[in-house]
Amino acid sequence: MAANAKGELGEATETDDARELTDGFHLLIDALKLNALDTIYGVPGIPITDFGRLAQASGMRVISFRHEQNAGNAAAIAGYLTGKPGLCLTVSAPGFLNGLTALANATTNCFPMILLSGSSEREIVDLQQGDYEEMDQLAIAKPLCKAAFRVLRAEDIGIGVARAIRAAVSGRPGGVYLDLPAKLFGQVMEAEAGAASLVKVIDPAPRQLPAPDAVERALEVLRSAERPLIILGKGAAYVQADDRVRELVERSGIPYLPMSMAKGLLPDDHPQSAGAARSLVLKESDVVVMVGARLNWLLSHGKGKSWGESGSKRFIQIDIEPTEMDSNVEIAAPLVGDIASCVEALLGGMGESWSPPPEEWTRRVSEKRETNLAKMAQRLGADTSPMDYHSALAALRTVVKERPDILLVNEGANTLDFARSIIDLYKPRKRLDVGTWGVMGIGMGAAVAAAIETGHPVLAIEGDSAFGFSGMEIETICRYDLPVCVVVFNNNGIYRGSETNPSGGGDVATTVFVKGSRYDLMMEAFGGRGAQATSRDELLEEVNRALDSGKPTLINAIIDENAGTESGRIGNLNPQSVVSRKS
Ligand code: ADP
Ligand code: TPW
Ligand code: MG
Repeated sequence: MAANAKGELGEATETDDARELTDGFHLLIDALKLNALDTIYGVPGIPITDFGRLAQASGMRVISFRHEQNAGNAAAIAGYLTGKPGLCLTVSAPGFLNGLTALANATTNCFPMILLSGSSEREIVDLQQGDYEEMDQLAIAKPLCKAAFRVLRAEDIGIGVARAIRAAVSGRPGGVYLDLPAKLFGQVMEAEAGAASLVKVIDPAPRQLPAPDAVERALEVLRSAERPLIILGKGAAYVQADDRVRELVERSGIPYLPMSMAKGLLPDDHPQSAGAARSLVLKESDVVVMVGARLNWLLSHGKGKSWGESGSKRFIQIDIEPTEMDSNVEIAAPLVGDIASCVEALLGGMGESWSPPPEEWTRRVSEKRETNLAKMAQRLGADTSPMDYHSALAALRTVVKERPDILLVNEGANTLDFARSIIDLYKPRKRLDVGTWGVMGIGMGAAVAAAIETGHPVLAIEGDSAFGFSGMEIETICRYDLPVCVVVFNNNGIYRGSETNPSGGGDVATTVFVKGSRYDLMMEAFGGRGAQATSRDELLEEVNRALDSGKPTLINAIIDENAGTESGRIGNLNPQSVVSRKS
Protein backbone atom coordinates (compact mmCIF):
# COMPACT_ATOMS: atom_id res chain seq x y z
CA MET A 1 0.00 0.00 0.00
CA ALA A 2 0.89 3.62 0.41
CA ALA A 3 4.56 4.38 0.41
CA ASN A 4 5.92 7.79 1.13
CA ALA A 5 6.65 9.61 -2.09
CA LYS A 6 8.61 12.57 -0.71
CA GLY A 7 10.78 14.07 -3.42
CA GLU A 8 8.83 12.60 -6.26
CA LEU A 9 5.79 14.78 -6.06
CA GLY A 10 4.02 15.89 -9.18
CA GLU A 11 5.52 13.25 -11.36
CA ALA A 12 3.87 10.08 -12.46
CA THR A 13 6.10 7.49 -10.92
CA GLU A 14 6.48 4.07 -12.44
CA THR A 15 6.60 0.97 -10.27
CA ASP A 16 8.42 -2.18 -11.20
CA ASP A 17 5.35 -3.56 -12.89
CA ALA A 18 4.90 -0.20 -14.67
CA ARG A 19 1.57 0.60 -13.09
CA GLU A 20 0.84 4.28 -12.69
CA LEU A 21 0.75 5.76 -9.19
CA THR A 22 -1.06 8.66 -7.64
CA ASP A 23 -0.77 10.34 -4.25
CA GLY A 24 -2.74 12.32 -1.69
CA PHE A 25 -2.08 15.63 -3.44
CA HIS A 26 -3.49 14.42 -6.74
CA LEU A 27 -6.35 12.48 -5.23
CA LEU A 28 -7.56 15.55 -3.38
CA ILE A 29 -7.40 17.65 -6.53
CA ASP A 30 -9.19 14.96 -8.53
CA ALA A 31 -11.87 14.56 -5.86
CA LEU A 32 -12.60 18.29 -5.82
CA LYS A 33 -12.64 18.61 -9.59
CA LEU A 34 -14.87 15.57 -9.98
CA ASN A 35 -17.41 17.52 -7.95
CA ALA A 36 -17.02 20.70 -9.98
CA LEU A 37 -15.21 22.50 -7.18
CA ASP A 38 -12.65 24.44 -9.15
CA THR A 39 -11.71 27.50 -7.11
CA ILE A 40 -9.72 27.61 -3.88
CA TYR A 41 -9.18 30.64 -1.63
CA GLY A 42 -6.25 30.32 0.75
CA VAL A 43 -2.77 31.08 2.03
CA PRO A 44 0.13 28.73 1.20
CA GLY A 45 2.71 27.19 3.56
CA ILE A 46 3.64 23.84 5.14
CA PRO A 47 2.12 21.34 4.39
CA ILE A 48 -0.12 22.62 1.60
CA THR A 49 2.19 24.69 -0.62
CA ASP A 50 2.66 21.96 -3.17
CA PHE A 51 -1.04 21.19 -3.09
CA GLY A 52 -1.85 24.76 -4.17
CA ARG A 53 0.82 24.58 -6.85
CA LEU A 54 -0.46 21.28 -8.22
CA ALA A 55 -4.05 22.47 -8.05
CA GLN A 56 -3.11 25.50 -10.12
CA ALA A 57 -1.21 23.28 -12.54
CA SER A 58 -4.34 21.15 -12.91
CA GLY A 59 -6.34 24.16 -14.06
CA MET A 60 -8.02 25.03 -10.79
CA ARG A 61 -8.24 28.69 -9.80
CA VAL A 62 -6.15 29.14 -6.66
CA ILE A 63 -6.48 32.61 -5.17
CA SER A 64 -3.82 33.44 -2.57
CA PHE A 65 -4.66 35.93 0.15
CA ARG A 66 -2.63 37.86 2.70
CA HIS A 67 -4.58 36.50 5.68
CA GLU A 68 -6.64 33.33 6.04
CA GLN A 69 -9.66 35.04 7.54
CA ASN A 70 -10.15 36.96 4.32
CA ALA A 71 -9.67 33.81 2.25
CA GLY A 72 -12.27 32.12 4.46
CA ASN A 73 -14.71 34.99 4.05
CA ALA A 74 -14.21 34.76 0.30
CA ALA A 75 -14.95 31.03 0.37
CA ALA A 76 -18.11 31.61 2.41
CA ILE A 77 -19.38 34.23 -0.03
CA ALA A 78 -18.50 31.96 -2.96
CA GLY A 79 -20.69 29.35 -1.28
CA TYR A 80 -23.54 31.82 -0.86
CA LEU A 81 -23.35 33.00 -4.46
CA THR A 82 -23.02 29.61 -6.13
CA GLY A 83 -24.77 27.13 -3.82
CA LYS A 84 -21.65 24.96 -4.00
CA PRO A 85 -19.32 24.82 -1.00
CA GLY A 86 -16.67 27.53 -1.19
CA LEU A 87 -13.19 26.17 -0.51
CA CYS A 88 -10.66 27.71 1.86
CA LEU A 89 -7.16 26.26 2.23
CA THR A 90 -4.97 26.94 5.26
CA VAL A 91 -1.77 25.76 6.90
CA SER A 92 -1.68 24.13 10.33
CA ALA A 93 -2.47 25.68 13.72
CA PRO A 94 -2.19 29.49 13.29
CA GLY A 95 -3.37 29.49 9.67
CA PHE A 96 -6.17 27.12 10.59
CA LEU A 97 -7.22 29.34 13.49
CA ASN A 98 -7.18 32.41 11.28
CA GLY A 99 -9.53 30.62 8.90
CA LEU A 100 -11.73 29.30 11.67
CA THR A 101 -13.42 32.64 12.39
CA ALA A 102 -14.63 32.68 8.80
CA LEU A 103 -15.78 29.06 9.04
CA ALA A 104 -17.79 29.83 12.17
CA ASN A 105 -19.21 32.92 10.52
CA ALA A 106 -20.19 30.91 7.43
CA THR A 107 -21.95 28.38 9.66
CA THR A 108 -23.80 31.12 11.53
CA ASN A 109 -24.95 32.58 8.22
CA CYS A 110 -25.91 29.19 6.73
CA PHE A 111 -23.38 29.54 3.89
CA PRO A 112 -21.83 26.31 2.56
CA MET A 113 -18.06 26.26 2.87
CA ILE A 114 -15.28 23.74 3.41
CA LEU A 115 -12.14 24.67 5.31
CA LEU A 116 -9.38 22.35 4.09
CA SER A 117 -6.48 22.60 6.46
CA GLY A 118 -3.13 20.93 6.61
CA SER A 119 -2.24 19.68 10.07
CA SER A 120 0.77 18.23 11.85
CA GLU A 121 1.63 14.60 12.54
CA ARG A 122 -1.04 12.82 14.57
CA GLU A 123 1.45 10.68 16.46
CA ILE A 124 3.28 13.74 17.75
CA VAL A 125 0.28 16.03 18.21
CA ASP A 126 -1.65 13.47 20.23
CA LEU A 127 1.28 12.90 22.59
CA GLN A 128 1.78 16.68 22.75
CA GLN A 129 5.44 16.32 21.90
CA GLY A 130 5.74 19.74 20.38
CA ASP A 131 5.44 19.25 16.63
CA TYR A 132 5.80 22.16 14.21
CA GLU A 133 2.49 24.06 14.49
CA GLU A 134 1.06 21.45 16.81
CA MET A 135 -2.66 21.58 17.48
CA ASP A 136 -5.58 19.17 17.74
CA GLN A 137 -7.40 21.04 15.00
CA LEU A 138 -10.27 18.60 14.55
CA ALA A 139 -11.31 18.92 18.18
CA ILE A 140 -11.11 22.70 18.04
CA ALA A 141 -13.07 23.02 14.80
CA LYS A 142 -15.90 20.69 15.83
CA PRO A 143 -17.99 23.01 18.02
CA LEU A 144 -17.60 25.89 15.58
CA CYS A 145 -18.93 24.35 12.40
CA LYS A 146 -21.60 22.03 11.08
CA ALA A 147 -19.37 18.97 10.67
CA ALA A 148 -15.69 18.11 10.96
CA PHE A 149 -13.81 15.18 9.42
CA ARG A 150 -10.23 13.96 9.25
CA VAL A 151 -8.76 11.87 6.46
CA LEU A 152 -5.83 9.64 7.39
CA ARG A 153 -5.55 7.37 4.36
CA ALA A 154 -5.18 8.36 0.72
CA GLU A 155 -7.85 5.87 -0.30
CA ASP A 156 -10.34 7.73 1.93
CA ILE A 157 -9.88 11.13 0.31
CA GLY A 158 -12.78 10.60 -2.08
CA ILE A 159 -15.13 9.69 0.75
CA GLY A 160 -13.82 12.51 2.94
CA VAL A 161 -14.49 15.10 0.23
CA ALA A 162 -17.92 13.62 -0.49
CA ARG A 163 -18.90 13.76 3.18
CA ALA A 164 -17.68 17.33 3.44
CA ILE A 165 -19.68 18.41 0.38
CA ARG A 166 -22.90 16.78 1.58
CA ALA A 167 -22.54 18.16 5.07
CA ALA A 168 -21.94 21.67 3.71
CA VAL A 169 -24.87 21.92 1.30
CA SER A 170 -27.60 19.51 2.40
CA GLY A 171 -30.29 20.58 4.86
CA ARG A 172 -29.32 23.88 6.44
CA PRO A 173 -26.06 24.81 4.73
CA GLY A 174 -22.97 25.58 6.80
CA GLY A 175 -19.25 25.33 7.30
CA VAL A 176 -17.38 22.02 7.27
CA TYR A 177 -13.87 21.33 8.44
CA LEU A 178 -11.68 18.77 6.65
CA ASP A 179 -8.46 17.95 8.48
CA LEU A 180 -5.61 16.84 6.24
CA PRO A 181 -2.47 15.74 8.10
CA ALA A 182 0.81 16.42 6.28
CA LYS A 183 1.55 12.74 5.78
CA LEU A 184 -1.66 12.16 3.86
CA PHE A 185 -0.52 14.26 0.93
CA GLY A 186 2.54 12.12 0.27
CA GLN A 187 0.80 8.76 0.53
CA VAL A 188 1.05 6.88 -2.74
CA MET A 189 -1.37 4.37 -4.20
CA GLU A 190 -2.09 2.87 -7.58
CA ALA A 191 -3.70 5.41 -9.83
CA GLU A 192 -6.44 3.07 -10.97
CA ALA A 193 -7.49 2.19 -7.43
CA GLY A 194 -7.19 5.86 -6.55
CA ALA A 195 -9.52 6.90 -9.35
CA ALA A 196 -11.98 4.20 -8.30
CA SER A 197 -11.96 5.54 -4.74
CA LEU A 198 -13.26 8.96 -5.74
CA VAL A 199 -16.92 9.83 -5.24
CA LYS A 200 -19.06 12.05 -7.39
CA VAL A 201 -21.74 13.31 -5.05
CA ILE A 202 -25.16 12.72 -6.59
CA ASP A 203 -27.80 15.28 -5.68
CA PRO A 204 -25.81 16.92 -2.85
CA ALA A 205 -28.70 19.11 -1.64
CA PRO A 206 -31.76 16.91 -2.18
CA ARG A 207 -35.17 18.51 -2.35
CA GLN A 208 -37.12 18.18 0.87
CA LEU A 209 -40.84 18.32 0.21
CA PRO A 210 -43.10 19.77 2.88
CA ALA A 211 -45.80 17.50 4.30
CA PRO A 212 -49.19 18.08 2.58
CA ASP A 213 -50.99 18.67 5.90
CA ALA A 214 -48.39 21.29 6.85
CA VAL A 215 -49.02 23.04 3.53
CA GLU A 216 -52.77 22.96 4.11
CA ARG A 217 -52.31 24.36 7.64
CA ALA A 218 -50.16 27.18 6.29
CA LEU A 219 -52.73 28.04 3.63
CA GLU A 220 -55.50 28.06 6.19
CA VAL A 221 -53.62 30.52 8.38
CA LEU A 222 -52.83 32.64 5.35
CA ARG A 223 -56.46 32.66 4.16
CA SER A 224 -57.59 33.96 7.53
CA ALA A 225 -55.13 36.87 7.46
CA GLU A 226 -56.37 40.42 7.32
CA ARG A 227 -52.99 42.11 7.40
CA PRO A 228 -50.48 39.59 6.03
CA LEU A 229 -46.76 40.19 5.54
CA ILE A 230 -44.03 38.15 3.85
CA ILE A 231 -40.47 38.41 5.17
CA LEU A 232 -37.76 37.26 2.76
CA GLY A 233 -34.42 36.31 4.29
CA LYS A 234 -31.04 35.50 2.80
CA GLY A 235 -32.02 31.80 2.81
CA ALA A 236 -34.60 32.72 0.14
CA ALA A 237 -31.91 34.49 -1.88
CA TYR A 238 -29.44 31.62 -1.45
CA VAL A 239 -31.70 28.95 -2.92
CA GLN A 240 -31.90 30.57 -6.36
CA ALA A 241 -35.62 29.92 -6.75
CA ASP A 242 -36.00 33.58 -7.70
CA ASP A 243 -38.94 33.23 -10.09
CA ARG A 244 -40.99 31.11 -7.73
CA VAL A 245 -40.40 33.41 -4.77
CA ARG A 246 -41.41 36.36 -6.91
CA GLU A 247 -44.51 34.50 -8.05
CA LEU A 248 -45.50 33.82 -4.45
CA VAL A 249 -45.25 37.50 -3.60
CA GLU A 250 -47.01 38.70 -6.70
CA ARG A 251 -49.77 36.09 -6.86
CA SER A 252 -50.56 36.51 -3.17
CA GLY A 253 -50.54 40.30 -3.39
CA ILE A 254 -48.99 40.42 0.09
CA PRO A 255 -46.57 43.21 1.05
CA TYR A 256 -43.05 41.88 1.63
CA LEU A 257 -40.05 42.95 3.65
CA PRO A 258 -36.58 41.92 2.47
CA MET A 259 -33.91 41.24 5.08
CA SER A 260 -30.60 42.88 4.33
CA MET A 261 -29.08 40.32 1.97
CA ALA A 262 -32.48 39.49 0.44
CA LYS A 263 -32.70 43.01 -0.93
CA GLY A 264 -32.98 42.79 -4.70
CA LEU A 265 -34.45 39.28 -4.67
CA LEU A 266 -37.42 41.26 -5.94
CA PRO A 267 -36.35 44.73 -7.09
CA ASP A 268 -36.42 47.16 -4.17
CA ASP A 269 -38.69 49.48 -6.16
CA HIS A 270 -41.31 46.73 -6.50
CA PRO A 271 -44.79 48.09 -5.65
CA GLN A 272 -45.29 45.42 -2.97
CA SER A 273 -42.03 46.18 -1.17
CA ALA A 274 -42.68 47.30 2.39
CA GLY A 275 -39.00 48.12 2.97
CA ALA A 276 -39.87 51.76 3.47
CA ALA A 277 -42.78 50.92 5.78
CA ARG A 278 -40.89 48.49 8.00
CA SER A 279 -42.08 49.71 11.40
CA LEU A 280 -45.70 49.75 10.29
CA VAL A 281 -45.77 46.25 8.81
CA LEU A 282 -43.90 44.65 11.70
CA LYS A 283 -46.18 46.25 14.24
CA GLU A 284 -49.52 45.89 12.50
CA SER A 285 -49.41 42.70 10.47
CA ASP A 286 -51.48 39.80 11.83
CA VAL A 287 -49.95 36.91 9.86
CA VAL A 288 -46.27 36.81 8.92
CA VAL A 289 -44.82 34.38 6.39
CA MET A 290 -41.12 33.89 7.03
CA VAL A 291 -39.24 32.62 3.97
CA GLY A 292 -35.63 31.64 4.76
CA ALA A 293 -35.29 34.17 7.58
CA ARG A 294 -34.81 33.55 11.28
CA LEU A 295 -36.55 35.35 14.14
CA ASN A 296 -33.22 36.30 15.70
CA TRP A 297 -31.98 39.66 16.98
CA LEU A 298 -32.28 41.15 13.50
CA LEU A 299 -36.06 40.79 13.84
CA SER A 300 -36.18 41.55 17.59
CA HIS A 301 -36.80 37.84 18.20
CA GLY A 302 -40.33 38.14 16.83
CA LYS A 303 -41.64 39.90 19.92
CA GLY A 304 -41.59 43.10 21.91
CA LYS A 305 -42.60 46.64 21.10
CA SER A 306 -41.56 46.63 17.46
CA TRP A 307 -43.95 43.70 16.85
CA GLY A 308 -46.99 45.40 18.41
CA GLU A 309 -49.35 43.66 20.83
CA SER A 310 -47.95 40.48 22.31
CA GLY A 311 -49.63 37.29 21.15
CA SER A 312 -51.38 39.09 18.32
CA LYS A 313 -49.30 37.58 15.51
CA ARG A 314 -49.36 34.25 13.85
CA PHE A 315 -46.29 33.04 12.01
CA ILE A 316 -45.95 30.74 9.05
CA GLN A 317 -42.30 29.77 8.72
CA ILE A 318 -40.62 28.11 5.76
CA ASP A 319 -37.27 26.61 6.70
CA ILE A 320 -35.32 23.47 5.97
CA GLU A 321 -34.21 23.21 9.59
CA PRO A 322 -37.01 21.74 11.72
CA THR A 323 -35.52 22.95 15.00
CA GLU A 324 -35.67 26.54 13.83
CA MET A 325 -39.43 26.42 14.48
CA ASP A 326 -40.51 27.95 17.83
CA SER A 327 -36.95 29.14 18.44
CA ASN A 328 -38.21 32.49 19.72
CA VAL A 329 -42.00 32.54 19.46
CA GLU A 330 -44.69 30.00 18.65
CA ILE A 331 -44.92 29.17 14.98
CA ALA A 332 -48.57 28.63 14.04
CA ALA A 333 -47.75 26.91 10.76
CA PRO A 334 -44.27 25.40 10.45
CA LEU A 335 -43.45 24.50 6.87
CA VAL A 336 -40.36 22.35 6.95
CA GLY A 337 -38.76 21.71 3.61
CA ASP A 338 -36.63 23.35 0.98
CA ILE A 339 -37.80 26.80 0.01
CA ALA A 340 -38.35 26.00 -3.66
CA SER A 341 -40.58 23.01 -2.84
CA CYS A 342 -42.44 24.83 -0.07
CA VAL A 343 -43.15 27.85 -2.24
CA GLU A 344 -44.21 25.57 -5.07
CA ALA A 345 -46.60 23.76 -2.75
CA LEU A 346 -48.10 27.01 -1.47
CA LEU A 347 -48.57 28.26 -5.03
CA GLY A 348 -50.24 24.99 -5.96
CA GLY A 349 -52.59 25.24 -2.99
CA MET A 350 -53.40 28.89 -3.63
CA GLY A 351 -54.67 28.15 -7.11
CA GLU A 352 -55.48 30.86 -9.60
CA SER A 353 -58.36 32.37 -7.67
CA TRP A 354 -56.52 33.50 -4.56
CA SER A 355 -58.01 36.68 -3.14
CA PRO A 356 -55.49 39.40 -2.41
CA PRO A 357 -55.27 40.87 1.10
CA PRO A 358 -57.91 43.47 2.07
CA GLU A 359 -57.36 46.65 0.15
CA GLU A 360 -57.42 48.69 3.33
CA TRP A 361 -54.19 46.99 4.47
CA THR A 362 -52.26 47.20 1.22
CA ARG A 363 -53.30 50.83 0.82
CA ARG A 364 -52.06 51.74 4.30
CA VAL A 365 -48.76 50.06 3.60
CA SER A 366 -48.37 51.86 0.26
CA GLU A 367 -49.27 55.22 1.76
CA LYS A 368 -46.74 54.83 4.54
CA ARG A 369 -44.14 53.73 2.05
CA GLU A 370 -44.76 56.73 -0.21
CA THR A 371 -44.58 59.14 2.73
CA ASN A 372 -41.31 57.65 3.94
CA LEU A 373 -39.82 57.54 0.45
CA ALA A 374 -40.69 61.21 -0.03
CA LYS A 375 -38.96 62.05 3.27
CA MET A 376 -35.93 60.05 2.20
CA ALA A 377 -35.85 61.77 -1.22
CA GLN A 378 -35.79 65.10 0.53
CA ARG A 379 -32.85 64.09 2.75
CA LEU A 380 -31.01 62.68 -0.24
CA GLY A 381 -31.49 65.94 -2.08
CA ALA A 382 -29.41 67.89 0.44
CA ASP A 383 -25.84 68.06 -0.84
CA THR A 384 -23.90 68.83 2.31
CA SER A 385 -20.29 69.91 2.65
CA PRO A 386 -18.49 68.09 4.12
CA MET A 387 -20.47 65.05 2.94
CA ASP A 388 -22.68 63.31 5.47
CA TYR A 389 -23.88 59.72 4.94
CA HIS A 390 -26.96 60.74 2.98
CA SER A 391 -25.07 63.06 0.74
CA ALA A 392 -22.44 60.47 -0.17
CA LEU A 393 -24.88 57.59 -0.46
CA ALA A 394 -27.18 59.55 -2.76
CA ALA A 395 -24.37 59.38 -5.31
CA LEU A 396 -23.81 55.65 -4.81
CA ARG A 397 -27.55 54.97 -4.96
CA THR A 398 -27.57 56.43 -8.46
CA VAL A 399 -24.56 54.35 -9.47
CA VAL A 400 -26.23 51.10 -8.41
CA LYS A 401 -29.49 52.05 -10.10
CA GLU A 402 -27.67 52.64 -13.37
CA ARG A 403 -25.57 49.49 -13.02
CA PRO A 404 -27.89 46.85 -11.53
CA ASP A 405 -25.46 44.03 -12.32
CA ILE A 406 -22.71 45.16 -9.98
CA LEU A 407 -22.28 43.46 -6.63
CA LEU A 408 -22.45 45.60 -3.53
CA VAL A 409 -20.28 44.75 -0.53
CA ASN A 410 -21.08 46.73 2.60
CA GLU A 411 -19.77 46.89 6.16
CA GLY A 412 -19.33 49.41 8.97
CA ALA A 413 -21.81 50.78 11.48
CA ASN A 414 -23.34 54.00 10.13
CA THR A 415 -21.85 53.18 6.74
CA LEU A 416 -23.71 49.87 6.81
CA ASP A 417 -27.03 51.01 8.21
CA PHE A 418 -27.42 54.05 5.98
CA ALA A 419 -26.27 52.23 2.84
CA ARG A 420 -28.70 49.40 3.53
CA SER A 421 -31.68 51.71 3.71
CA ILE A 422 -30.62 54.17 1.00
CA ILE A 423 -29.26 51.95 -1.77
CA ASP A 424 -31.85 49.97 -3.70
CA LEU A 425 -30.89 46.66 -5.28
CA TYR A 426 -32.57 45.38 -8.40
CA LYS A 427 -31.36 41.82 -8.80
CA PRO A 428 -30.97 38.80 -6.48
CA ARG A 429 -27.78 38.13 -4.50
CA LYS A 430 -26.22 41.49 -5.24
CA ARG A 431 -25.84 42.63 -1.66
CA LEU A 432 -23.12 41.05 0.51
CA ASP A 433 -22.75 42.32 4.03
CA VAL A 434 -21.95 41.67 7.69
CA GLY A 435 -24.70 39.04 8.00
CA THR A 436 -26.06 37.41 11.11
CA TRP A 437 -23.18 38.33 13.42
CA GLY A 438 -22.73 41.89 12.20
CA VAL A 439 -19.08 41.01 11.80
CA MET A 440 -16.46 43.50 10.63
CA GLY A 441 -13.86 42.16 8.22
CA ILE A 442 -15.87 40.45 5.50
CA GLY A 443 -15.27 43.29 3.07
CA MET A 444 -12.27 42.50 0.90
CA GLY A 445 -12.77 38.72 1.05
CA ALA A 446 -16.35 39.16 -0.13
CA ALA A 447 -15.24 41.61 -2.83
CA VAL A 448 -12.64 39.20 -4.21
CA ALA A 449 -15.06 36.26 -4.25
CA ALA A 450 -17.83 38.36 -5.78
CA ALA A 451 -15.56 39.41 -8.64
CA ILE A 452 -14.08 35.95 -9.18
CA GLU A 453 -17.35 34.02 -8.97
CA THR A 454 -19.58 36.34 -11.00
CA GLY A 455 -17.24 38.26 -13.30
CA HIS A 456 -19.26 41.41 -12.56
CA PRO A 457 -17.78 44.61 -11.15
CA VAL A 458 -17.91 45.07 -7.38
CA LEU A 459 -18.57 48.21 -5.37
CA ALA A 460 -17.44 47.86 -1.74
CA ILE A 461 -18.79 50.54 0.58
CA GLU A 462 -16.67 50.37 3.69
CA GLY A 463 -16.53 52.23 6.97
CA ASP A 464 -12.92 53.26 7.62
CA SER A 465 -12.82 50.96 10.64
CA ALA A 466 -14.50 48.09 8.81
CA PHE A 467 -12.05 48.42 5.92
CA GLY A 468 -9.09 48.10 8.29
CA PHE A 469 -10.04 44.54 9.20
CA SER A 470 -9.25 43.24 5.71
CA GLY A 471 -7.60 46.23 4.03
CA MET A 472 -4.35 44.48 3.17
CA GLU A 473 -6.25 42.41 0.62
CA ILE A 474 -6.27 45.37 -1.75
CA GLU A 475 -2.92 43.94 -2.78
CA THR A 476 -4.77 40.71 -3.64
CA ILE A 477 -7.31 42.73 -5.61
CA CYS A 478 -4.48 44.41 -7.54
CA ARG A 479 -2.57 41.16 -8.02
CA TYR A 480 -5.54 39.48 -9.70
CA ASP A 481 -6.51 42.75 -11.38
CA LEU A 482 -10.11 42.49 -10.18
CA PRO A 483 -12.84 44.99 -11.13
CA VAL A 484 -13.32 46.16 -7.55
CA CYS A 485 -13.99 49.74 -6.52
CA VAL A 486 -13.60 50.27 -2.77
CA VAL A 487 -15.14 53.41 -1.32
CA VAL A 488 -13.87 54.07 2.20
CA PHE A 489 -16.27 56.27 4.18
CA ASN A 490 -13.58 58.10 6.09
CA ASN A 491 -15.02 59.78 9.17
CA ASN A 492 -11.76 59.40 11.12
CA GLY A 493 -12.96 56.50 13.22
CA ILE A 494 -15.51 54.12 14.62
CA TYR A 495 -19.01 55.69 14.55
CA ARG A 496 -17.61 59.23 14.81
CA GLY A 497 -14.15 60.71 14.56
CA SER A 498 -14.80 63.56 16.93
CA GLU A 499 -14.60 61.90 20.33
CA THR A 500 -11.92 62.92 22.84
CA ASN A 501 -10.27 61.08 25.72
CA PRO A 502 -12.67 61.48 28.67
CA SER A 503 -9.71 62.01 31.05
CA GLY A 504 -9.03 65.23 29.22
CA GLY A 505 -5.51 64.30 28.05
CA GLY A 506 -3.32 61.31 27.19
CA ASP A 507 -4.07 58.99 24.30
CA VAL A 508 -6.66 59.73 21.64
CA ALA A 509 -10.18 58.42 22.26
CA THR A 510 -10.67 54.66 21.76
CA THR A 511 -12.91 55.17 18.73
CA VAL A 512 -10.70 57.64 16.87
CA PHE A 513 -8.10 57.02 14.12
CA VAL A 514 -5.36 59.12 12.55
CA LYS A 515 -7.24 62.10 11.16
CA GLY A 516 -7.15 62.64 7.43
CA SER A 517 -5.77 59.16 6.68
CA ARG A 518 -5.13 58.60 2.98
CA TYR A 519 -6.50 55.12 2.30
CA ASP A 520 -6.34 55.92 -1.42
CA LEU A 521 -2.55 55.91 -1.25
CA MET A 522 -2.60 52.30 -0.03
CA MET A 523 -4.20 51.28 -3.30
CA GLU A 524 -1.62 53.23 -5.28
CA ALA A 525 1.15 51.40 -3.44
CA PHE A 526 0.05 48.21 -5.20
CA GLY A 527 -0.49 49.70 -8.63
CA GLY A 528 -4.22 50.34 -8.36
CA ARG A 529 -5.83 53.73 -8.71
CA GLY A 530 -6.42 55.91 -5.67
CA ALA A 531 -8.66 58.96 -5.55
CA GLN A 532 -10.18 61.29 -3.02
CA ALA A 533 -13.74 62.59 -2.96
CA THR A 534 -14.80 65.51 -0.85
CA SER A 535 -18.13 66.15 -2.55
CA ARG A 536 -21.01 64.13 -3.92
CA ASP A 537 -20.19 65.11 -7.50
CA GLU A 538 -16.58 64.07 -7.10
CA LEU A 539 -17.63 60.77 -5.58
CA LEU A 540 -20.06 60.07 -8.39
CA GLU A 541 -17.48 60.87 -11.01
CA GLU A 542 -14.73 58.79 -9.40
CA VAL A 543 -16.92 55.73 -8.84
CA ASN A 544 -18.21 55.80 -12.39
CA ARG A 545 -14.69 56.14 -13.71
CA ALA A 546 -13.58 53.17 -11.60
CA LEU A 547 -16.45 50.96 -12.71
CA ASP A 548 -16.01 51.93 -16.36
CA SER A 549 -12.31 51.09 -16.19
CA GLY A 550 -12.81 47.78 -14.37
CA LYS A 551 -9.52 48.51 -12.59
CA PRO A 552 -8.84 48.17 -8.88
CA THR A 553 -9.65 51.54 -7.34
CA LEU A 554 -9.93 52.92 -3.84
CA ILE A 555 -11.76 56.17 -3.24
CA ASN A 556 -11.17 57.91 0.06
CA ALA A 557 -14.54 59.58 0.63
CA ILE A 558 -14.31 62.23 3.30
CA ILE A 559 -17.34 62.13 5.58
CA ASP A 560 -18.22 64.63 8.29
CA GLU A 561 -16.69 63.17 11.45
CA ASN A 562 -19.70 64.34 13.46
CA ALA A 563 -22.33 62.77 11.22
CA GLY A 564 -22.55 59.25 12.66
CA THR A 565 -24.18 57.88 15.80
CA GLU A 566 -22.75 55.32 18.22
CA SER A 567 -23.33 51.76 16.95
CA GLY A 568 -25.25 53.11 13.93
CA ARG A 569 -28.87 51.97 14.24
CA ILE A 570 -28.35 49.32 16.89
CA GLY A 571 -27.41 51.67 19.71
CA ASN A 572 -30.18 50.01 21.74
CA LEU A 573 -27.98 46.90 22.02
CA ASN A 574 -25.02 48.89 23.33
CA PRO A 575 -24.80 48.86 27.15
CA GLN A 576 -23.64 52.13 28.66
CA SER A 577 -22.66 52.76 32.23
CA VAL A 578 -25.08 54.82 34.29
CA VAL A 579 -22.81 54.85 37.34
CA SER A 580 -20.82 58.00 37.93
CA ARG A 581 -17.70 57.62 40.09
CA LYS A 582 -14.34 59.24 40.49
CA SER A 583 -11.83 57.36 38.36
P1 ADP B 1 -31.71 36.67 7.37
O1 ADP B 1 -30.50 37.05 8.16
O2 ADP B 1 -31.72 37.22 6.00
O3 ADP B 1 -32.96 36.91 8.13
P2 ADP B 1 -31.15 33.99 8.18
O4 ADP B 1 -29.72 33.69 7.92
O5 ADP B 1 -31.50 34.35 9.56
O6 ADP B 1 -31.65 35.08 7.13
O7 ADP B 1 -32.03 32.74 7.78
C1 ADP B 1 -31.75 31.94 6.68
C2 ADP B 1 -32.58 30.67 6.87
O8 ADP B 1 -32.70 30.04 5.61
C3 ADP B 1 -31.94 29.66 7.82
O9 ADP B 1 -32.78 29.40 8.90
C4 ADP B 1 -31.74 28.43 6.95
O10 ADP B 1 -32.00 27.22 7.63
C5 ADP B 1 -32.73 28.65 5.84
N1 ADP B 1 -32.40 27.96 4.61
C6 ADP B 1 -31.23 27.91 3.96
N2 ADP B 1 -31.32 27.17 2.85
C7 ADP B 1 -32.58 26.73 2.79
C8 ADP B 1 -33.31 25.91 1.88
N3 ADP B 1 -32.75 25.39 0.80
N4 ADP B 1 -34.61 25.68 2.14
C9 ADP B 1 -35.20 26.17 3.25
N5 ADP B 1 -34.57 26.96 4.14
C10 ADP B 1 -33.28 27.23 3.92
C1 TPW C 1 -15.01 41.41 14.27
C2 TPW C 1 -17.56 46.05 16.60
C3 TPW C 1 -19.13 47.22 15.00
S1 TPW C 1 -19.15 48.42 13.81
C4 TPW C 1 -17.51 48.75 13.97
C5 TPW C 1 -16.94 47.95 14.95
C6 TPW C 1 -15.50 48.01 15.32
C7 TPW C 1 -16.83 49.77 13.11
C8 TPW C 1 -17.68 50.99 12.82
O1 TPW C 1 -16.89 52.01 12.27
P1 TPW C 1 -16.79 52.22 10.71
O2 TPW C 1 -18.25 52.75 10.35
O3 TPW C 1 -16.59 50.94 10.02
O4 TPW C 1 -15.76 53.25 10.47
P2 TPW C 1 -18.88 54.18 10.71
O5 TPW C 1 -19.44 54.69 9.44
O6 TPW C 1 -19.95 53.99 11.73
O7 TPW C 1 -17.78 55.08 11.23
N1 TPW C 1 -14.99 43.41 15.71
C9 TPW C 1 -15.68 42.60 14.86
N2 TPW C 1 -16.94 42.86 14.55
C10 TPW C 1 -17.57 43.92 15.11
N3 TPW C 1 -18.84 44.09 14.77
C11 TPW C 1 -16.89 44.81 15.96
C12 TPW C 1 -15.58 44.50 16.24
C13 TPW C 1 -17.88 47.07 15.54
MG1 MG D 1 -15.88 55.27 10.43
